[in-house]
Amino acid sequence: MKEPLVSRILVVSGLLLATACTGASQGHLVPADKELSKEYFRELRARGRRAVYRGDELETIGMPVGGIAAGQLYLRGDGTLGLWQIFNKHVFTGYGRDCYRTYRPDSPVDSGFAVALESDGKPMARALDKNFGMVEFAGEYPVGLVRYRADDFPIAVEMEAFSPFIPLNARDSALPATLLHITLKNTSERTVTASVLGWLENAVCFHSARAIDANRRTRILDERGRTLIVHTAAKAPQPKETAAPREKIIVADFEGDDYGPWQTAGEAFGRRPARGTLPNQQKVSGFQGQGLVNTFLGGDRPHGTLTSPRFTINRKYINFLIGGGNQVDKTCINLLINGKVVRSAVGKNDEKLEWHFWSVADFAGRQAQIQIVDEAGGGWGHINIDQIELADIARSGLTGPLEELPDYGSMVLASAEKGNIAQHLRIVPPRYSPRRDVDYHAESNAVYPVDRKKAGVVLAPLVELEPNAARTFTFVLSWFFPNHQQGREYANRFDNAADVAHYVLDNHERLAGDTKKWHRTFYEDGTLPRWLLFRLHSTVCNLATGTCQWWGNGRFWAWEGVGCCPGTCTHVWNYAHAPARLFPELERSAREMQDFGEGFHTDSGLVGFRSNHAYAADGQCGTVLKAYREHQCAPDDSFLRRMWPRIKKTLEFSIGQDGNDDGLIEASQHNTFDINFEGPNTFVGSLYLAALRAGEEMAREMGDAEFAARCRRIFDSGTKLTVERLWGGEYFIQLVDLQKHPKYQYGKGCLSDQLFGQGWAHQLALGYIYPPQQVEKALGSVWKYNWTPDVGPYNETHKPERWFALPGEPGLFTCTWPKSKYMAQGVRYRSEIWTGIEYQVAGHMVWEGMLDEALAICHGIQQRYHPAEHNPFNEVECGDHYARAMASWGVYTALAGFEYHGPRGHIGFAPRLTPEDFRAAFTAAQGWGLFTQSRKGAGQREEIQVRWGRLNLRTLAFLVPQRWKQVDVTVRLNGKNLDNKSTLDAKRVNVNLGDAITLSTGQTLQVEIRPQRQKTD
Ligand SMILES: [Ca+2]
Ligand SMILES: [Ca+2]
Ligand SMILES: [Ca+2]
Repeated sequence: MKEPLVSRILVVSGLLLATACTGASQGHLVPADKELSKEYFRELRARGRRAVYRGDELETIGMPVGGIAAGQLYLRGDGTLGLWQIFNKHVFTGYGRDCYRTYRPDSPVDSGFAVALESDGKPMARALDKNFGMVEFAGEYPVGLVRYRADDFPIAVEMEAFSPFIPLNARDSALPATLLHITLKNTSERTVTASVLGWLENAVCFHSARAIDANRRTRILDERGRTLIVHTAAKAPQPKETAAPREKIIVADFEGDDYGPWQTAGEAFGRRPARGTLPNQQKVSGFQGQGLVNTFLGGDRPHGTLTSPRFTINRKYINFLIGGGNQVDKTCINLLINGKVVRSAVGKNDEKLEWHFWSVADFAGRQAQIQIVDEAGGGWGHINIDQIELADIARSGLTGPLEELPDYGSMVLASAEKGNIAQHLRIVPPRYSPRRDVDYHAESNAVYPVDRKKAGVVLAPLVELEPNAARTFTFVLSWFFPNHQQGREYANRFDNAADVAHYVLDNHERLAGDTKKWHRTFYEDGTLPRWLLFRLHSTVCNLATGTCQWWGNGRFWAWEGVGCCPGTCTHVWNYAHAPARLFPELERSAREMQDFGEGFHTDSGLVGFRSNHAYAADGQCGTVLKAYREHQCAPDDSFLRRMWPRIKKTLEFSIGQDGNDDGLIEASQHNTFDINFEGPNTFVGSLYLAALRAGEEMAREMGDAEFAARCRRIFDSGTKLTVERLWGGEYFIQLVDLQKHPKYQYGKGCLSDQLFGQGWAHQLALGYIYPPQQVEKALGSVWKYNWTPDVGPYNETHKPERWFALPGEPGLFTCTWPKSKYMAQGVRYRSEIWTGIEYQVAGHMVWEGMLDEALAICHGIQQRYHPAEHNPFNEVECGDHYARAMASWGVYTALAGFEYHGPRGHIGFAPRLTPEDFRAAFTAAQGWGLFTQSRKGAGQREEIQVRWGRLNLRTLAFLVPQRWKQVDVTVRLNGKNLDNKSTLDAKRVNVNLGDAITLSTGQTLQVEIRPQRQKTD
């Protein structure tokens, strides 16, 4: 049914503004009826089981299994390790279809595990990978799980892989290490002698290996009953030079009008060397003279090769300048001997050319050719080369000592038990590893040139397994690369990778036990649908990716997505609730050291939104909300006391933008859509009102009654005026003069984020900032007009700037115009789908009781990120593992109706799904556990069980059925009744214990709520 809409013209501040929602929604390409069946919604609510993926679905999976902010290591679907971005280099993967594509994460470092066994006295082995036989992935972040079995193999295997992950214990969750539990089970009818063998390539100096003169070293050590493969690197001993270096020989300087005797193929090289920067290219620098090879000829598209004539290698090195794309085999320079590539180098996705060298002493006297290759067409699909020379002295873009290179450090693979590989060398990897360029060995001390690929091999003890018997072997993979520009927090605690491995094994029981206890509490013991738990927790893995850093000085810092854009961006992190609830210490450090530290302008109260001088209206208001959340997630008020003067100033800056204390911000509002909104709107406006409420609460706690009253006054005015001026009949609109601001506005459009601040207000137990009926109506409109089961029809007409959902897939559009003409120059990213906004909206819907809609939106994300198409652990936006996606935790807290105020000792729950039988994990300031609510017979029973740490409590709140008019409340701890004062206010039972109590691990607080018999009258 279409709502009749009032057409009206408002005159505000002398400007003529058309504000009403006029026109019908006919032709709106989002269907109002989503055609989702009752069965579908029923299935969404079903508890269900752990997801298991097989076959082609394994290809896309890459679950982060390293520690928080310790780099990015993937467990791939088949149990092999991938990505390996642990060497302090940040790789931006692009956006839209560049990162939202179907692919298998690569594995540039060779490592793996195999089952080794003796059969009839013959050693044999089978690698744990997709060729094992039947392989299935059943991982749920943070615990990876892969199972293997095969009809022709007597052993079935289950492998768990994870880095310790213990909410509220950031340090033990931020270890540069992965634990592997490999369980072998004898499925045959005979006794089998078996073990597990592991190998790891030495990848120290991973990026710089070909530009430095160094050795790698591998030791295999038996220490403390464990066997460790320890990989490091060291400066190569300088040979005693007797002869002076010979004169260098220029192979090519590309100064001529043509390529001379060099042969071109394809289009990328043109007829002559380039003269510097080409049209539409970023500035090219670092070359010598006037000319160079530059294949950005008409852009990245052209391909081709440029091949030198043969020459004799008669010096120790070949030096050259290189810049451009960093695509291996595609934008590269190769050294060919007999037509075979023996050395290769790529650029660094930087137009600047830098020196690079190959050590070629091994090839002295041989005939060689150089070939420059451009076989790439997309972004950074070109190569820049200049000044190729034969010389006795190496030239390198890398300066300074080896020990200071970003990728210098150490790596370890440790078996928790000592084995004897020497006796079983016949089963080492060359027999089954796909890698042919790696040399496997078990030498106790091997030193070799840095550009050689060598892997160490370790074997756990051989054990006899009777039929049906099982045995678990434990391994630790650890790394230590401390030379991050800002240092790494983990380097404050460890000296090298062996140190890390020993720490993990010394504390194995606790670290693995607490991690699995969290997994069990969250997934197994909870009652929420398993698919939903999977989805909502999956994004937390972003903490364990290149997106996040934890610096040596204790500051948590993050990109928006891996490698782009910098500065823990306030407006993107406005959405992310997971880190604050799981590791509040990290978010407190971001507030204290960035927002109210380096990024804070003491003169004005401006919070630079990337720790800079720039204002973002949504980020500024969000900083106040985050500060209140961080206070609520703290054990006491010391954070608030320290930060309050700056929090107040931050809010005063926003009040200054409001200008006249009327609660509406009219000034230009830069925001997360990378544009500025002009005039009042409820996107920034709702954040502003919620921030005023948070400011009021904090001011009261700090005894600043005057400021509290001022916040309340502005808030009340803002609420009133918003309803008067911005309510469009079905949803909130923007008051904007489109004559003056024709671009990037939404006017009468339906913005999905129009109630962002209201969702935040619920997260912080701040209540309603707009009338509940309008909030509900507006959220209903967001569902009706912006969520579609198939983005195809809408996106065919209104193409998104970037594709994060493809035709056939469901999603929630950023903004649509159901009641007015589509604004072709409207708010940027208007026709895109962002998971962070979807979770934000879904979480808010849960608070309003719109469960079907919320579950459908989340399930839409689950469908898009099904491993048949996309890595379920990598929700992308501008780059991989986008921070905004961590908004998912807001859905989780909403489903429990969770409210918490650590310093006050207050906790509350109001389960939205199955309140008659509900269980969910919760996290507080210093402890976490399981909350249970059940309704049996006449009463309601609540249990708060602490499973880790401790929990201080003074007040509690729960919801009871509406029909209960008066209640009796009993509180019990350790078998004793506790005194309490309890009140019932509408459906809400407030329990006051008087003095605070402390629950420690293992303790359960029980609350029985019984309705009093109604007097009949
Ligand atoms: Ca030149
Ligand atoms: Ca190209
Ligand atoms: Ca104002």
